[in-house]
Amino acid sequence: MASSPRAGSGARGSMEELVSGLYQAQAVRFGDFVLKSGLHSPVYIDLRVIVSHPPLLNQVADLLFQTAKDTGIKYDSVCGVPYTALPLATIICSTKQIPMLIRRKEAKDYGTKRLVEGTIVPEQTCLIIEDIVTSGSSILETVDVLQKEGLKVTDAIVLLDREQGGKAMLADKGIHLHSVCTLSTVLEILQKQKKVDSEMVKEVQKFIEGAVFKPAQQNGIAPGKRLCKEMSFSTRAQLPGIHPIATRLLNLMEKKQTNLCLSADVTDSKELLELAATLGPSICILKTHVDILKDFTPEVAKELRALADKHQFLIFEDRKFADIGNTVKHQYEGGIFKIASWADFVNAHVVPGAGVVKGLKEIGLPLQRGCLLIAEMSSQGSLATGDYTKAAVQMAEESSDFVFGFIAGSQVSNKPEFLHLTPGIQLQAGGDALGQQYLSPQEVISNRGSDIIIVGRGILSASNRPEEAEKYRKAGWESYLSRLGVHTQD
Ligand code: S5P
Repeated sequence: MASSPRAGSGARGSMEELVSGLYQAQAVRFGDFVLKSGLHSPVYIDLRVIVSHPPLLNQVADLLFQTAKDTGIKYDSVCGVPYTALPLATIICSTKQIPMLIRRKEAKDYGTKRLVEGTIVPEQTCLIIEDIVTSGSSILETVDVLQKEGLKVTDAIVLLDREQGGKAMLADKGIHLHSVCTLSTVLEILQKQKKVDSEMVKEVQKFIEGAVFKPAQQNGIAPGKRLCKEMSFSTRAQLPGIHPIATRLLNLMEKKQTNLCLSADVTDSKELLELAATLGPSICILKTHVDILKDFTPEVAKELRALADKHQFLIFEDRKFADIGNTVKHQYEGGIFKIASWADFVNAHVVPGAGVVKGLKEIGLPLQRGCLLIAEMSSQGSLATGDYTKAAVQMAEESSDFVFGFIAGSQVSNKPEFLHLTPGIQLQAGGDALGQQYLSPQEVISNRGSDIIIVGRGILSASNRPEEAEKYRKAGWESYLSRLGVHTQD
């Protein structure tokens, strides 16, 4: 149903006033907007601006409270999804004398690990407040944090539902979404107020219909699996706010039907270039360890770049930066290798703290590069587990303009805009004499929710490398399709 509880309960007048206020404050705009992902959108909604319009802010808070009241929900506290909904929750709690909880998005000191501020009484019910819902993933993240603290969360109130599947996604996870209004209502009212013409309304409707997120059961995937893993790579490529490198990568993966990253761990430049030329069509990424090459020259990097562009794969220098920001900056930009000048993305350990990402970002961001954080490792006895892994996820979320994913053995973040790359892959389980441990493509992609398999010796030690690479490509891709519920024929 397109109409909301408020719109359908005699509150049409206040709804029209609200929509007009949002339009005037430029919280809703129409035209041709290029989203961070590179996608063109005919509508741009930014409700953060309402803090500069106190009457509008109060009106929105009041409508959210009234919507909660109309539904008859009983709750003990209110929590706004950071950040836009924080002032809204504050106004509601202050004027109605309701206890509030604040969910921290970044625990500045990872040591304190306090993610919710306020008095938590386990088993009490907390109501979620949000400004706008698209896929529902932001609400789910906050729900997750509150539930881990022992609170009950069953309902969320949102000002604007973009009708892109968020309601169904949340219902699938047991959360009822109640919206003050929907994008359809906003369009209808603005058209009536002659602020937008019918052609633009049609264009927006078409855009919205083309980007609907579906819950697990509708995709044929067992319920209980996490959100982003039921979305196709091409849908994720278009997510608002996704890193441009992730968009490029997801699009080329879908186009070439490959989620195989070749770990080109060879010591001879000629062999490296040969691998890039022959295996290029089968892979989405070629991963280098440039410092193991015995004969590196800038010319090698140039030729590798040309092959990457020809065969459409990205270059990932597996440098595993792990020093203070100032040092990694130099290591990334300078020296003999000048990594930043040719590698599409690199990776970093989180052990130095956020400075490592900050340093890399200073060099990489202007060059439109990206970075992965190492959240887990495939080697036996790795210390990258538990709270360390969680801190890596948090660090990525805080730097999502540069960090677009993880090196991990399984899905560590439920944000669909982050990619997961898993090393330690062979078709046969086992390991090596130096602690490496292998899992199959099927296990990490279908069961553990990773996106990309990183394969080195599984391919390099075969007598026919292109043929072996194709085997891995097929195994990885079919595991991805089976996760989506698409069954392939052999
Ligand atoms: O945890 C890790 C992280 C990485 S990036 N475990 C790994 O094995 N790697 C890298 O993946 C490693 O440096 C090597 O380049 C590749 C695995 O190679 P393979 O020959 O064992 O497949």
